[in-house]
Amino acid sequence: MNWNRILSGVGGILAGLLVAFIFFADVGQEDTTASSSDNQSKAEKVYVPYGELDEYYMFASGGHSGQLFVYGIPSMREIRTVPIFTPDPATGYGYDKETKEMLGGYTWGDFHHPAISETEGDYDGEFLFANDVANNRIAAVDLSTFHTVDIMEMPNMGGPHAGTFVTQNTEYIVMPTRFARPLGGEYEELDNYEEEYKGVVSMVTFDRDAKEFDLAYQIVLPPWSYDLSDAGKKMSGDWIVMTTYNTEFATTNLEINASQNDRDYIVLVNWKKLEEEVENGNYNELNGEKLIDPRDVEGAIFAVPVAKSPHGVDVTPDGTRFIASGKLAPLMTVFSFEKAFEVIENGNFVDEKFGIPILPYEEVMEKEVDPPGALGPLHTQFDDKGNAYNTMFISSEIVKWNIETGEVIDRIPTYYSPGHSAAAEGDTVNPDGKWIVALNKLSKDNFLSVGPSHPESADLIDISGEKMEHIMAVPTDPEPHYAQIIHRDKINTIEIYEKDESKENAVWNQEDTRIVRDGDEVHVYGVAMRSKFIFDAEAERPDAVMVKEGDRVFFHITNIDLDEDITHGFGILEYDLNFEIQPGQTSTLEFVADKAGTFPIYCTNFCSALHQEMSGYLLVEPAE
Ligand code: CUK
Ligand code: CUA
Repeated sequence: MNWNRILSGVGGILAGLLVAFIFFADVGQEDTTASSSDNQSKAEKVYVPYGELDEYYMFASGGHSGQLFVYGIPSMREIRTVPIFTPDPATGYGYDKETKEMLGGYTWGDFHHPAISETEGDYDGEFLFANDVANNRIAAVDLSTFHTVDIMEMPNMGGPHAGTFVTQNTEYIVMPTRFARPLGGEYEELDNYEEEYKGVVSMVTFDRDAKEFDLAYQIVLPPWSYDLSDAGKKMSGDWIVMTTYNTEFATTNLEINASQNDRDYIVLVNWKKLEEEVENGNYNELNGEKLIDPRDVEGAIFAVPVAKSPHGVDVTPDGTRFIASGKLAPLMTVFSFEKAFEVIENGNFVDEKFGIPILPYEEVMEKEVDPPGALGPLHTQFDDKGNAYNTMFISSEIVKWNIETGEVIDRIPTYYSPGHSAAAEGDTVNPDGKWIVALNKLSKDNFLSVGPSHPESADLIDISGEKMEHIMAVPTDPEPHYAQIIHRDKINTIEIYEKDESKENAVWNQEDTRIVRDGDEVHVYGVAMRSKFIFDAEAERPDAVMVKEGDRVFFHITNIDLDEDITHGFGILEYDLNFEIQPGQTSTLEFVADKAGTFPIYCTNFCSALHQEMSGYLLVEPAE
């Protein structure tokens, strides 16, 4: 039965109530047996004839798989898995020296929210950022190669769940913390939670030329938990808004203790002001990092009450409003930036909490949208016609409503229990209003059974008309939290890695291949080409390498086949090593030859008619 899964996913307090709701939701689902002509017209919408391409890319986070899944929309075909926080033998990610160092010894990550780099509030398609809740990391994927190019571990954090999201010109990639924790992760009794634990927000910059992150500064906040947050746009572009839960400071049994208060808060932070302060040297230093307390900066932080335990807040495409949804309150609350700014201007605060001025709810709130029977609103997406789309986790549906009027326009079932949804260009100042994909936590009986745990699922929904139309459902890999959908015209991939004579360790001609011995280090400067490896062109056997047991071996291999899609692999038997070299790429494999013996080396990626012949030997001579 699915009940246990559903219930454990939501938490026990509302258990009895939820069973009733879910039961109601299931029974209430529309009859999905469509007529054959209906099905035909749906099939035509997603059919991409041979030779044509999908109009959109969808980048879906892979949750605790640590990977990024790339789909074509509308076909929903999965085109690529990009490893980010997890080693991947298929691409050699985490095996070659560079990516192994980048992973820093971790073998997994928990990736929730992709964010495509933005220019003027629009996806520019250059980079995609990813958060790792589990190990406090941020990663960048270069969308010209679909390779992860940098990962940074951030100090002082306790699970940056609420990231990544970017300010409108990618000035910052923002990473708010989920678990409060003492700074530096130091030992501290839970009894001292209120005083010694902190919620930290990292403000990270990314240098697009160097393809490198830098931690600009960290914002130190009360030990609340921060949930999915967003950056302002246009008129609100200097601000970030963050939902909070556990404003009760519960340190145990959170499902009950963190759900006591009727209201939690949305925190508004002016990052421009903080940036100025940091530039003027007004910050505290801890282990070389710049920490700033926004309460010390006039006009930098405010909070507005919101229905209890909100899960997310999203800024509307025009930047005038922010919309919060609550896990435990069945409504979407629309707040006005303009009204918030007015209150701030007049100083009409109702309260102060932890030194943070509290804005009056009634004055900043514009409307509450509460569709009857719609339960568990989680996240909001947008179209080009002023409408918002909310996923309803408990009642398994998407609700379409008008932001201006609050009127509910349409509701459509999803299969089942969506977390996020993703709309085409949905986080930008110009959503396309064409497709929305519901990213569901459960698939129940949608697909062929694979045992007790079913695949997750995604529903493709056409939102181009007044009424939403459910087109298809596909199984997905665990576990998509959020996704972004970008028009294909914005993605410019390269065909091959440019031949770069100055590249370290690269060898571009067979004659330049060589094996250099330096004490117990052996450096092999070799090439891979159809259909052989050459490690030393002048040797009697150019594809064999002799080392001594205990030597540290470096294979620097350049793929000199400068043709699109001609990728070579490089695997060594019993050494648990394999990597991939794409056209024009140079990669290094470093290891200690700690096993004596005779070990075949072979190309693991089918590359030519004589791929099977693409092999060599590593001979490890026993130590005395
Ligand atoms: S979270 Cu998973 S459904 Cu991490 Cu954005 Cu809301
Ligand atoms: Cu090279 Cu297979």
